[in-house]
Amino acid sequence: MSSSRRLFFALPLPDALQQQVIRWRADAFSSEAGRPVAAANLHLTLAFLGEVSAQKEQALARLADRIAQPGFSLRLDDLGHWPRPGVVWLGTRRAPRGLLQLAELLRSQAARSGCYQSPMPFHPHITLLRAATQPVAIPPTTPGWVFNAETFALYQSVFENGRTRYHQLEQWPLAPQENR
Ligand code: 2AM
Repeated sequence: MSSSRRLFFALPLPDALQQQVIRWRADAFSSEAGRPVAAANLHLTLAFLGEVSAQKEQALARLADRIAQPGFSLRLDDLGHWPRPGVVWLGTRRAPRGLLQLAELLRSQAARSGCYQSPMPFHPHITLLRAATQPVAIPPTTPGWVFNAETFALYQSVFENGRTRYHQLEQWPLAPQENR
């Protein structure tokens, strides 16, 4: 049996924000628009790692131990639909510098450790619906919640009993926010 696991680094959503998002989502999109992501699975990916050996996982986690980035706030005020992967997402019109720096750091550590990184620019987003391959009516505005990112985490993606679940393996604090 292979000991590799499918992993990614992401920002977890606080429980209260998860609940706000799913309540709003139920009204904002028709049930035909796509398959809603479970509340506990809502996250913002920072770096996708793919299938990673136990040894590489340890190396990446120990590199993450040394990250001393400040936390940051982002306003969730953008919505979009990517028909090809069939994703409807919630994002931000102005990604804070702290978010871009954290993602860049994790993505460059991943690349140096041999994890393929997409050449596509990083577009921070929280996937709301999957299998959204038909045109979707996107609401013109979002509630504009502010998401205070205070931690980042390593997740394993597990497919069991016909559904995908994300297990948080390890979590790291971000330093207190600057300019608050
Ligand atoms: P998505 O939400 O836009 O589908 C776990 O699968 C997380 O990693 C998801 O947030 C997913 O993004 C992202 N992901 C999956 N495959 C990826 C890939 N090949 N490149 C970049 N991100 C990926």
